[in-house]
Amino acid sequence: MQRVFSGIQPTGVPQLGNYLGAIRNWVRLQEDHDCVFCLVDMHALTVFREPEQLRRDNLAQAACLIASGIDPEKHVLYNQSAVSAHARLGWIFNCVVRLGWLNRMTQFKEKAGKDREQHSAGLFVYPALMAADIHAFHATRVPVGEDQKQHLEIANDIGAKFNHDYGVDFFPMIEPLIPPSAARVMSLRDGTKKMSKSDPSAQSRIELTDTADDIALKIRKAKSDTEALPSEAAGLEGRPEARNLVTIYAAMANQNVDDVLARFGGQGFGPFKAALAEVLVETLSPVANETRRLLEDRPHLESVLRQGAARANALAEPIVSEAERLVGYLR
Ligand code: AQP
Repeated sequence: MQRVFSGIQPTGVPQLGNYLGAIRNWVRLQEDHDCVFCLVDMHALTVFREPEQLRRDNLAQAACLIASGIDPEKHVLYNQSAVSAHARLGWIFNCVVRLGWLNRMTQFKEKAGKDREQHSAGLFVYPALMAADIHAFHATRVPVGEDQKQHLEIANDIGAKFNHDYGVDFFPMIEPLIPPSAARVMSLRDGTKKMSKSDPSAQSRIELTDTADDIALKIRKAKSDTEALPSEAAGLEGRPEARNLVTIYAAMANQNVDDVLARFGGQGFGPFKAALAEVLVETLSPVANETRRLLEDRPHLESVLRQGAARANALAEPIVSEAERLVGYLR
């Protein structure tokens, strides 16, 4: 069975983009893959977090994943910092990756903006740690949103350079698994910007713990435009907000964009937004209710993560120990 590695940052409550671009796909992959699900709290540290907030976000993230259908009994669910293999292989990869490669990463440019001198070194070398997360498990499949494709390319470059430098065939090639629909969900306030947990505006995203009322309000207030919806996909050209809302509807209803437009084309945003809110509430409300229930028992969630960390450690330790032997560490 192919091993899948999936990571998500505990930087807040998962949002709709995380759900459609990642989590929903992870749930399906459990059926025929051996899955490792990781709350990447070391990545979350690349931007300062209040310690108690980081702990809370880790637990909220774990609860959302379990509520969405991730099975911590059959697969591995844990937080990254509890397994030292990530940090150890991450350091080796910092020494393999080239600065020129990191300089080309668009996510760093987007996150750092103009004042890059003020950002942590961790944010810059994030792709090397992400490569280590995956290669520490010899995972060959990584389900990600389209925005993470460049990070997987660099993970393959790092693995290949390690193999070349040390004359081995140790790290396998990784294949991104990008969901065909709604690969990139955009902000509800700006259709050209991706939806993000850390966007300062809570109105820009649907969170997996939002109530039905929250969802309805956010969709009602979502940015749109003044024209009616077109009757075919070509008519969405140059209308980023309309495209985003239609794409979200299609993904949630498991339809393609043309089917959605065949039904709503020619109508204004009023009735369409009401239908969109309905389809979102139908799927997300049970997840939100179950998340709230799980969060009431913090010791249980902590114990699930501890057990997951022990299993993750057993998988990664032999691989990372071998990488350490290959580079010449004395033991
Ligand atoms: N808007 C999105 N559309 C599609 N997929 C998305 N993902 C995130 N946002 C979207 C996918 O979710 C997975 C986990 O992401 P992450 O939390 O590790 O990091 P991220 O991509 O940086 O997500 P956020 O919400 O934007 O977090 P912050 O605000 O902390 O930076 C990834 O597979 C990602 O593709």
